[in-house]
Amino acid sequence: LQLETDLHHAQERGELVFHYQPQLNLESGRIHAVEALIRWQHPDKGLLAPAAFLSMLEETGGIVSVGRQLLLAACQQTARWQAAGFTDLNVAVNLSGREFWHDTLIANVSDALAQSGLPAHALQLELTEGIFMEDVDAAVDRIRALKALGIAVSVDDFGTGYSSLAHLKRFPLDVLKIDRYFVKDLPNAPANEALIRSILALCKGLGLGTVAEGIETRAQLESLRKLGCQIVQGYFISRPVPADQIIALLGRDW
Ligand code: G
Ligand code: G
Ligand code: MN
Ligand code: NA
Repeated sequence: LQLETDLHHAQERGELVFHYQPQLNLESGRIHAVEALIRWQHPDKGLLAPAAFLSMLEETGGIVSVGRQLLLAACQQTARWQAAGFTDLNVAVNLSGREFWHDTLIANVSDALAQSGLPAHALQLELTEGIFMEDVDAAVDRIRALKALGIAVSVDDFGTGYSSLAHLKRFPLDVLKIDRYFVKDLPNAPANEALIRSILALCKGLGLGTVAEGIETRAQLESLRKLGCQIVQGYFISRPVPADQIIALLGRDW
């Protein structure tokens, strides 16, 4: 397969990059964080989304080395944004199961922080529930080890997978990301509003922050504001954009 051969060289050629999508804090009106999302700047096919190549990277195990390199790049980039005056900006990076369970995880994260100088608390790693469920006890240990570095850990796509509330209590998490499935029919979707209200109450009780994903319209944003959701992310605020377009978004009046 040609794409697979290309992917083999993509990393060394610097074609695998992060785009960044802002998360807006509705209370402060400031961009609270950016989520780093992998893209492949393919020489012939143009910009490719993860759906076109991420599973290939995972099957070959290439994701571990790509993820390590991109994590460092994201920490360095965020340190530069902080140095440019956006001192409170955080960055969220997604991890696949392969990366989370790899022996080098803690060393990779620790090296990225040391080499970039990014304060640990500014880094958040996003994990999905499916990853935890592979081995709950080992996952708890691993999340503890990550948190011992001073970073934050979030659960991504919450509500779509196993969603075991009992397990959720066991994991020392910082943030829960409400999947866009719950957002897409807002406003005028009483059942989804009830679900979001319950998730927000649950998070408050567990001491977790929340980010609602997939906000595509002003009406959805206003609906989430009314429900008490503090941080929102989605195309309505901005699509994921190349790093050089982020400063303009950070400086904007929201
Ligand atoms: O950017 P997009 O919405 O197309 O991303 C699709 C999926 O790819 C998301 O579920 C996201 O978690 C995953 N993804 C995006 N970037 C990365 C990355 O850098 N590493 C890993 N492991 N997954 C990523
Ligand atoms: O699984 P994860 O949440 O990491 O995936 C994020 C994915 O969601 C990215 O591929 C990103 O491009 C996509 N995304 C971000 N905002 C929106 C949105 O408002 N609507 C839709 N449909 N997708 C979004
Ligand atoms: Mn994510
Ligand atoms: Na998500």
